[in-house]
Amino acid sequence: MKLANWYWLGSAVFAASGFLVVANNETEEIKDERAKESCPVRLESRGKCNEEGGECPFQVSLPPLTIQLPKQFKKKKEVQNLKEIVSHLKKSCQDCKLQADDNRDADRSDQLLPSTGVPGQADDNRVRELESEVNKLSSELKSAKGEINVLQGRLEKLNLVNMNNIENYVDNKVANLTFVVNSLDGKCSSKCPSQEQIQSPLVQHLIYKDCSDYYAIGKRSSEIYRVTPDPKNSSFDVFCDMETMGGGWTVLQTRLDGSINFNRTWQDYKAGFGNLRREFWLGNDKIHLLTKSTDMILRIDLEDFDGVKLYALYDQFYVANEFLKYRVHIGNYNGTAGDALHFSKHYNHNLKFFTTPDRDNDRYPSGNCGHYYSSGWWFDACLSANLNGKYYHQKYRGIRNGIFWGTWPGMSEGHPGGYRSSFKEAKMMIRPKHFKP
Ligand SMILES: [Ca+2]
Repeated sequence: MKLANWYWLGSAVFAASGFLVVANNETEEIKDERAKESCPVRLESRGKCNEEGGECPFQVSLPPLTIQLPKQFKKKKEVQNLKEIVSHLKKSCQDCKLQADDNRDADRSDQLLPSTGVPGQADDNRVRELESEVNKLSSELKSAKGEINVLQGRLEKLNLVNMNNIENYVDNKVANLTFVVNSLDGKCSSKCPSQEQIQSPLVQHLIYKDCSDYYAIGKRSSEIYRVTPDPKNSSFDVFCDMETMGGGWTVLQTRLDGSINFNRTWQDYKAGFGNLRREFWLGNDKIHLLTKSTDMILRIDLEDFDGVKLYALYDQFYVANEFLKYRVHIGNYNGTAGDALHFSKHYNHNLKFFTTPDRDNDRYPSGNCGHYYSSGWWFDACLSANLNGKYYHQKYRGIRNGIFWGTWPGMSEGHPGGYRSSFKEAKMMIRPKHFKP
């Protein structure tokens, strides 16, 4: 008998005997209840079996059969369930993927990005693209920040430059007008009908910035004149020295007789005090305006009680505004009295702030030089020159708080009995650097 036939036969018997599958905790058994009474395997001749075909002359009787299945077999149902879940998930995943593809297609149509054809790779590429875009934008932002800073700096510079330019422009225009009007004034004959108008007080105020402008139109007497150094500010009176060294000098300060007290407050020194024909301080605001509008030189004249007269000339003199504490800029020295304003490294009045007994801007940390020396001045810590000191009519003793010029002959030497020299006269005056007498 062939093996295939045996197999077919066995299957048929299994089916006929109605196997029952019973599950317990440990094993699964397949039992045939009726098989308990059956005999061992028998092979019998059965003529009745399939008589028509004549192919089944024997019948096989099998003994009772018990098959032990491994305990993992009970998972069959769970496996089935898992299979179902997996197939469900597969379907969901496919739906999901379709949806994602749809979205990606939509994105692509918006941004016109090339497709790689592989979904995972496409995502990676997209992320890389976004990353590089973010990096690019970030670096662009950084450089934009830098540019903004640079532009801001330039804007601040331009603002300053523009303010200075505008001031200079206005000053130049006024200077040109002054020149034109002055030359017209010179050409005008007595018949000139507009002469009266040109000489009106308003025009005069716009024209004469300092005493040199009066000198330029032929004024030769040392007198009080009205000047307008800065058209934006009001005019004021000054005393003009039209005799000393070619004339044209605007006088800032004079000491003659001690009639005026120079131990004064910040406010007094700011506004000016005294008598323009005798002793006075012109005023720090006015000195600022005069020295701001034109490049000025400074001349100092001194005379002691022995009748010695000497002078000091500085080729630049400028006093800043009140906000900058009237800081003084003093140029190079020339003259006979000695360079007391730049006396030494430790006593130098150049670039010092103004100090008064009630306003300490000096470089002396332990006190106020203005208070100690009874005056307002551009103190260092404290002085090698002070033309605003107390007026002594003769030699004096004690604190050196008189009018002082450190380079004066014999000034710094000791005197018998500790006496100190003073000055009979002192004068400070300015004139434009390019003035031609
Ligand atoms: Ca001080």
